[in-house]
Amino acid sequence: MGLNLVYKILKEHLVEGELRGGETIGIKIDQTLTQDSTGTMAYLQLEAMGIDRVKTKRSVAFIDHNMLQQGFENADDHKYIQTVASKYGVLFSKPGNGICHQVFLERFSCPGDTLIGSDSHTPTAGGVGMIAIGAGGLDVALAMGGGAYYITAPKVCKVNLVGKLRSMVSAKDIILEVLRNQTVKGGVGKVYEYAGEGVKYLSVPQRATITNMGAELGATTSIFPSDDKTREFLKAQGRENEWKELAPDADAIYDEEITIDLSTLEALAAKPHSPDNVEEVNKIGKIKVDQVAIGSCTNSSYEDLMKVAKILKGKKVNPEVSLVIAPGSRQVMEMLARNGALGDIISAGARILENSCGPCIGMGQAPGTDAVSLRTFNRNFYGRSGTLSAQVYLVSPETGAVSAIAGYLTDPRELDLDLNIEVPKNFLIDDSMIIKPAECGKEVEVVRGPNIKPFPTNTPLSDEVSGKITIKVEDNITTDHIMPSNSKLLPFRSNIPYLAEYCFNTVDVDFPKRAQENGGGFIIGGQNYGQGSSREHAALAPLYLGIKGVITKSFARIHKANLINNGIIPLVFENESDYDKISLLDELKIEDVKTALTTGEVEVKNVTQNYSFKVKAELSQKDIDVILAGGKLSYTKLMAEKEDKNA
Ligand code: MIC
Ligand code: SF4
Repeated sequence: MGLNLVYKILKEHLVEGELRGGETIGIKIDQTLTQDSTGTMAYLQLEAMGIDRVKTKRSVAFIDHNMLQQGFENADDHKYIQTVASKYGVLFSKPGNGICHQVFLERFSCPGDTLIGSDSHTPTAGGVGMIAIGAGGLDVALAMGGGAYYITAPKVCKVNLVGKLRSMVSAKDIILEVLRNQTVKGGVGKVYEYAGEGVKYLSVPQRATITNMGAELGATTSIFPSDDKTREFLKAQGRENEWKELAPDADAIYDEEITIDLSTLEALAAKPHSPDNVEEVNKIGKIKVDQVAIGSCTNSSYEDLMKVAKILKGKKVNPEVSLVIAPGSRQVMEMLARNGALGDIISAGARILENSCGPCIGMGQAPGTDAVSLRTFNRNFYGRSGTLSAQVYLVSPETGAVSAIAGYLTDPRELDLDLNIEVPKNFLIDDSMIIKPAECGKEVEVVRGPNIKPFPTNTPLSDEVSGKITIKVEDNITTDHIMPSNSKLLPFRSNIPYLAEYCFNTVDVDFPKRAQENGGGFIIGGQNYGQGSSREHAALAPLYLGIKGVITKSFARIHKANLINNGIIPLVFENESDYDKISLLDELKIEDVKTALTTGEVEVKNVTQNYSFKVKAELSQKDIDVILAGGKLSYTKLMAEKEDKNA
C-alpha cells in the first residue's frame, strides 16, 4: 500500500504515536517562524521555559504585522523580539523586509522539512513540499525548545488538478473553488495534497497562494509535490542545494479525492463576510467599487505584482477608487523598482504601502462607511477591515487590478491581455535585513518596554467546575470576533489585561464586564468556533476574564489547541439541540470533572433550568493531563521535574 506525500514526510518526522488517521502523533519540527503580533507571547513563553538556545535547525522571527508606530508600543515590542531572538539563537527579519510567509518561502523554505509557525497561514510553505502548520505561540516556543509538536494524524484529501488555467484566471480562483466545494469547516482534521497534471503548470508562488488559503478551509495544512518547478524556484533564489524531489508513491492511498478542471474555471470572488461565500465574478455583476487592496501573504509575490503592473501600464485608476498595494517582501518591491514595473503602478495612481500585512489585519486603509472593498487577501470576516459596515470581497490580483481601472467589479477575462509572467531566472538576493543571532546569547541583554506585561496563567483543575454562561454566540465565530485586532488593539498584543477589555467587542461589548462580575464561567459557541487566526490571545483574554470552559457544536483546530494549552476545557454538545435550550447567565456545574474528562462523557448540570445534558470531551490523554496541570507550561515543568527525579 503506497504512501501519500503527507504521510511520507510525517513518517520521517514521527517521534511519538502511531501514524494512523485520528491518532495523536508527535512530530519533530525542523524549522519555526514567529511574527510580531503573536511573537512577543511566544518568546515570553520561551523565556519561561528556562532553556539557553533554540534547538531547531532554523528558527526565524519576523516583524510584519504591527508596523504602524503610533506610540512606543510596537517599536518596543520589535526591540524585545530582536534582542530575545539574538539571545536564544533565532534569525531576525527586520521590519521592512516583508511578510513572514512570503519571505520564508523566498529565503528559508525547504522541501521535506517540517515547519510550525505562530500564524495560521504558515501552510504557505506547503507550496514547496513542506509540512508547514500554523500553531499557537506556546506550541512554537516548545518546538524551539526541541519539543515535539502534537497533532491528530490527519485524513488526506487529494485535490486532483486537471487541465490548464485560461488567461486571466489564476491560483486564487483555484483555492476559491476549493473553498466553495469544501467550506470553511470542511478541512478540519485534513491535509489537502495537490496532484494531477495541472500541478506542472503552476509556479511555486501560485502553489503558495493555494496552500496559504488552505488555512481558510480549517485544514491542518496543504501541500504540493516538489518537482522541477520547485527546483527552478529554489535555484532562482540561489538555494538549489535545498531542493529535493518529493512525490507520493504511485499507488498512494487517500481518504478523499476531489477534482478541479482548471480549463473551465472562471474568475471567482468570495463575497462578504466569509471566504467560502464564493461566486463567479460575472454572476455577481458590476457592483461599484470604492477600494481595491492588493497584497497580503496570499497574493503579493513578484509574479502577482508583475501581472498587476502589466494591467495598469498606461492606464489610470478610476477616480472613484482608491487602489492600495503592499508588496510581500523587500525582494519583490526592489525587483519591481529596478525593472520599472513600480513606475507603471505609481503612474496609474496606486498608493504604495510598505512591505507588510497592512490593511489585511486592519493596520490602516480601513474602507469608508458602507464601502465596497476588493482585496486579494485571504479573509473577509466581519469587521476585520476596521469598518463594520464595509463589504469586503476576496479576489485575484487580475480581478482587483482590472476592477480598479473600471471602477466596478469586472471579470478580468473581459480584458484580452496575455499575462504570461515567467518566474525570474534569478531573484534579487540580499539578506542584509535578516540579522543573525549573537554567537553567545548569554551576553545579550533582552530589552523589555513597559507595554510587555506578564501573561496570565491558569491553576490546576479542581474537582468541580461551575459558573454562569457569560456569552452565547452563533456558528463560525472567528478569533477576530473573540479577540479583535485592528490598528488600535494590535499594539497591545503583549498586554493581556488591556486587550481583555475588548474581548468579543464586535459581538457583545458587555461581555468583559459580565464575565468579570460573574467570575468568568462558560462560553457557549456554535459550529467551527474559533476559526481563523492562530492568536493565543483568543484564549488568553478569556482566561484573564476567568473563563473555565467553552462548550460548542464544534471547534476549529488551532483555537481548540490554544484553549487546552491554557487549561480552558473545550467541550462539544452531544446533542446540538441542547445549544438551543441553554440561555445566557444559566448556571452550569460539572462534578468530578477529572474522571469525566478521562471517560470522554461529561454530564453538565444546568442548575438554573434544573436539567442535565451530555457533552463530549474530544481530548487525548496528553490534552487531559495538560488541562489538569492548568496549562501546557505548568505541564511541561511538571514533566521536567519528574524526569529530574527519575534521573
Ligand atoms: C491573521 O491573518 O489573522 C493574523 C493576524 O496573521 C493571525 C495572527 C495574529 O492574530 O496575530 C493569524 O493568521 O494567525
Ligand atoms: Fe499578515 Fe494578512 Fe497574512 Fe495574516 S493573513 S499573515 S495579517 S498578510
